[in-house]
Amino acid sequence: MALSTFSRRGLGSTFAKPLSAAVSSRPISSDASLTIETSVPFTAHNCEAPSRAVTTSPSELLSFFRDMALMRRMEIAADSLYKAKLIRGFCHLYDGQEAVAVGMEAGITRKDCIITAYRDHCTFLGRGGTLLEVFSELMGRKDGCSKGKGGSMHFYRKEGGFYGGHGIVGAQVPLGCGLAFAQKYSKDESVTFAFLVLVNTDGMGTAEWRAAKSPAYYKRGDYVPGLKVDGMDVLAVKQACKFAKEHALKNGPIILEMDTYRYHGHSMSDPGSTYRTRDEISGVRQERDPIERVRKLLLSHDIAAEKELKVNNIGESAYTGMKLECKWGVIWAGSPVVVANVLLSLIVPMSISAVCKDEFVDIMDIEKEVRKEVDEAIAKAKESPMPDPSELFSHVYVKGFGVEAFGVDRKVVRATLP
Ligand SMILES: Cc1ncc(C[n+]2csc(CCOP(=O)(O)OP(=O)(O)O)c2C)c(N)n1
Repeated sequence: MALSTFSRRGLGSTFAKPLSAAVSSRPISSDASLTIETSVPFTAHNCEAPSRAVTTSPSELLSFFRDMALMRRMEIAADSLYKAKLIRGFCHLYDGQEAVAVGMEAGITRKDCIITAYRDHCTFLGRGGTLLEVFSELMGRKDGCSKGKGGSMHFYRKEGGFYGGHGIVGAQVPLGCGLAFAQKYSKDESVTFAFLVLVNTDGMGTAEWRAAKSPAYYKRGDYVPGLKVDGMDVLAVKQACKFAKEHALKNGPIILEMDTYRYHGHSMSDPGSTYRTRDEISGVRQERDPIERVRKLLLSHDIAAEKELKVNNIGESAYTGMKLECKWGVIWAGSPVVVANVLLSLIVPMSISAVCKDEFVDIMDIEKEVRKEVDEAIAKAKESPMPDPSELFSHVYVKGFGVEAFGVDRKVVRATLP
């Protein structure tokens, strides 16, 4: 995933960076196998539920944490850019639901296809898209993944097996079926994820019980099997997607219902505060937040020190600087750590990459790095030019339509469709 330089395939680059002083002395095998039970059982319909015991590793948990923190930060930044009128039109944010985009990637491969509706920024990032492409697209710039012509709802990355990004509710289902049939005919042992219901306890601008006749979505395929999954638990999502892929290859389609909680309302025009209380939202942040859940796992398994992982629920800085809590009884003051980090970054890079190959996990100040990456991408995206007016009719499905486009004054011809 081009969630920065980080992911299952990008772990090397993350771990090869200089160690923070606070953790460099602790040898942790990043490949060690861990088995962790999902927070709640899966509920199955017309199939056997998968095991709750999920196999993972310290490096995978770290990558989960970082990838989700990056998505959270990206979405919070998009919210600010929208409010500053740098993003126009529609904008549907995903914060709170990051475990789905990240866990799904851990359970499948890029040969498997994903197609989704309009809430697509994080799925795109999960499929290998970059922050620059995200912010450029959102701001209608040339460097966007759809050349600045699609906007928030129309992200696309075919080379990563991501087929959109669709504004029409449900449009991804028939298209996804087409992708799945193509895979079946070519017998390439891959699958398409097109019917993953992300339930966020609310319908569009209203409570779920008012929006759906039966909220047991995993059962609504009737004869089609279904699985209800805690979509706030990245390990549960990983297990479910792995299971769904195996199931689909052997038996056919399956519906996945991911039980999530999105902090933003439906879109930027829905603050999400009229049909739910502040207490409800803050309760979820405390009890179920997907990033916090992984943070707790990292701490309880002695994979990371708290100072390294201080990202709060809304993605704002909670970096404490001077107040560090190190689980291993080593107390550091903020400034010596900063100095030590700077020195280490100058002196150690080469030796560290040798040392941390297997024995050491290199834990950085993740929150700070994520914030920097997002800020840099936004700055770059702002420099990206707007698409040329001649682009207006490129990538349009109908050919030979013979249309001219005018400027706002309706007098000057700005582009002509060939
Ligand atoms: C076919 C169609 N009908 C209506 C709309 C307008 N619309 C956009 S999003 C939406 C509601 C989707 O609600 P839900 O499936 O709960 O998604 P969420 O709010 O979680 O994004 C509607 C009615 C549309 N885009 N497409």
